[in-house]
Amino acid sequence: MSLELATAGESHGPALVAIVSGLPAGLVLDRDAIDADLRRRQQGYGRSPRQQIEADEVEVLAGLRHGRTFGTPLALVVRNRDHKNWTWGMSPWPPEGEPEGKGTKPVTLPRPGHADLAGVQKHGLADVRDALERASARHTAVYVAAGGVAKALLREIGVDVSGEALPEAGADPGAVDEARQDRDTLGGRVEVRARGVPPGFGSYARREDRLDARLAAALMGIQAVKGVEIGDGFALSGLRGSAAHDEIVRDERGLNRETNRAGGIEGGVSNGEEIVVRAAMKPLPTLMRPLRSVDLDTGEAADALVERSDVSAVEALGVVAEAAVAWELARAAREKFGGDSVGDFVGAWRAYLERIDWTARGS
Ligand code: EPS
Repeated sequence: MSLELATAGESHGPALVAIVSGLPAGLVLDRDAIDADLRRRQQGYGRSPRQQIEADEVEVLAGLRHGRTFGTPLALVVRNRDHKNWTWGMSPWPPEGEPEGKGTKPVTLPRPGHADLAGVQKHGLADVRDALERASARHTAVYVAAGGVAKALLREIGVDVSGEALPEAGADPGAVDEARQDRDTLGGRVEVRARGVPPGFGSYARREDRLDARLAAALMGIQAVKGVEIGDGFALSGLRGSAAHDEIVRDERGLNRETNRAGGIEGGVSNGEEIVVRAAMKPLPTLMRPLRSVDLDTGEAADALVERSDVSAVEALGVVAEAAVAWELARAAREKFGGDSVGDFVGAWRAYLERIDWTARGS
């Protein structure tokens, strides 16, 4: 039994959609909690005026009755309010009437750092918009909605996931204001922590099952992320082995560690300590003072496309990374505990904890 997620949607199309399958029956979802995460994702200092147009809310089209899952595919929708300004330009069917609104002229000036150029080359596109619409980080909204479902499942087994921007660069309002004045952008780093994950999520047997590899892929799959570390990550490479590992001790909690340099994962398997992961985001590539590019129509040197843009979205990344980690942990939990109803799932978790004699820190 595993969780699966399929998504569709463009930045200025009618909506973003997600289909979540592999949930047990009887999971209670809280619409307000999911909407609160969607709102958190939209906040943060340095976002673009687009965030004043959007007011993200989750809609459910299937798989839920009176707030409880059926154990069948769950269909989620987050609408793009900005689509009303793009009804001709982003019409799914050949548009009728005269061109009006946004997106009516082809984009031919690829932005360095975006998927623009590689996207048109890969798919043989004439209009960069046909690549950038799906590549846009707008898409992260529906991942946050799916992450809200994952967090509800994890809560049933006492796992709590939270993510936030580290207080540097793109999360500092002063630095964001300076960058905005210079018509530039900022990146930054985020940290996600998961408490209550028992030992034994993931596997050392195959590299694709390793929990650290899965979390790294989940985070690297988010737009603008260029680096991921687990625990003390890159800093560990500069230490001696004697200073880099977490010694095993026995205390009232059973087998335990006094340090957590491994970030809660050893050999690709959770070890019962807090899971700690960080992701580094590059500065956003849509610049008000554009970088050099080439016009794909004329072949002449030209400045890249200038569009409204975030100066920084690091705080949003904290929320998106939280959702990505929650999703991957929920997937690992489904693989480990299975069950067609929430009761089966929780029962298997209880029996496992009894067998390994492990209690989460702080519980
Ligand atoms: C994005 C470009 C901007 C951001 C967008 C991500 O969109 P627009 O081109 O409409 O101004 O605002 O992020 C969101 C819309 C969002 O909700 O996070 C990009 O190119 O990745």
